[in-house]
Amino acid sequence: MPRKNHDQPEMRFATRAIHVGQEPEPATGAVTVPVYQTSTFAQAAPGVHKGYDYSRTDNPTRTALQKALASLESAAHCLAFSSGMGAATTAMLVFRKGDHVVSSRDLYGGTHRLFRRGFENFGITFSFVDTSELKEIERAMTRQTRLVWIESPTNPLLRITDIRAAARIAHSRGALCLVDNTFASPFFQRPLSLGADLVLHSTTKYIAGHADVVGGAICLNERSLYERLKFMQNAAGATPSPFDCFLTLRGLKTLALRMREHEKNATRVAQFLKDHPRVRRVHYPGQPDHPGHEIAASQMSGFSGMVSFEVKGGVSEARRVLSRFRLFKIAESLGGVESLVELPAVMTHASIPKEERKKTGLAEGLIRLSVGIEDAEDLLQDLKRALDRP
Ligand code: P1T
Repeated sequence: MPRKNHDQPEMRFATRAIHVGQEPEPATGAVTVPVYQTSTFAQAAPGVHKGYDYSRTDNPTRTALQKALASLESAAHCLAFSSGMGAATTAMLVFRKGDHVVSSRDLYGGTHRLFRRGFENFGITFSFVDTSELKEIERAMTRQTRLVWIESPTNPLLRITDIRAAARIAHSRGALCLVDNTFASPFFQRPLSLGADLVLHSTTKYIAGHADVVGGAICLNERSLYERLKFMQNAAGATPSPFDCFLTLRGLKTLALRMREHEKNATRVAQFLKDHPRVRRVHYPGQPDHPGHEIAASQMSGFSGMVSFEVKGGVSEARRVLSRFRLFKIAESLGGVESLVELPAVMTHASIPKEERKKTGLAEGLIRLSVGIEDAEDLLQDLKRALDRP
């Protein structure tokens, strides 16, 4: 059943996460948004319906999720997808042959693969640059550039791009600016308010938060671009199931609580690593000597829960460290309540050719941590066990 647009700007973030789009269901008063597990909707007469005709096109559980996410990103519109990659694929479908995209070089491996092995086949061209260096963005722009695609913080090196400046560069050349906001979550960063045109999420991560559902989203303000993307959402069909929307909404309700804990724990983990004699390098934008710290502090309200680091001894030592964790589980993905550890060069970023990983500065032995919300003392103990030689 269509819900009223309860856009209540006076409500704060944590309240909106629990209430926007999620008013009691009018027919029964159910406090929790029901799982409208139906593929289709009965029509009073051909073309006469209550706003829903087929669940690929729209479904009330998805509508609730989209309203909640739009509110959290301070966006007018949101579209939900079956995965972050489904969102990325659909975003790219509004571009055409001959268009050029400038993208962060340090980028989730799956996004890089989609661009290089997918959209390049259709005549869209890509330049991968270090977007934390604004001059590199400027230099890469051509008359065909239609999009600047940024991750900030990046996956997995936690590099920071000045989103305001990058959006200005994109706009001055008539291009759009998209920010993949997966690592920050809307709790810590809202790119539309910094001038970006589109925000993309793998909702699989912090937004759903419990490692039990895969999903994606795009949030934006501009009406005509929204209409084009909504058309493509339905045309391409990478839409989430009602149950996946329900799980994502359930996770979303505690986003504010969880993000504060992720950040608190990550801050302690980063400091512990920095002080450890076996650690060569730590990447965490919350540390004052991180090269992007000042910009991060100016555009984020916190530094989130991802930390990556290199140990002395390279990849073989990194593998040994991974084998000694007990609490941190070796797994791809991030942003759930449980702590995870992985080797990007072998796992999440293995699809990026080795020479390109090298250009990015992604060491073969880089270890990426998704710091969960367990008790910080237990996490530090686990890190100590993994790093200290027996
Ligand atoms: O996995 P999926 O929901 O399709 O989202 C893709 C995606 C998009 N953007 C970023 C920044 C991501 O990190 C991801 C997925 N990343 C992992 C699975 C990972 O472990 O890094």
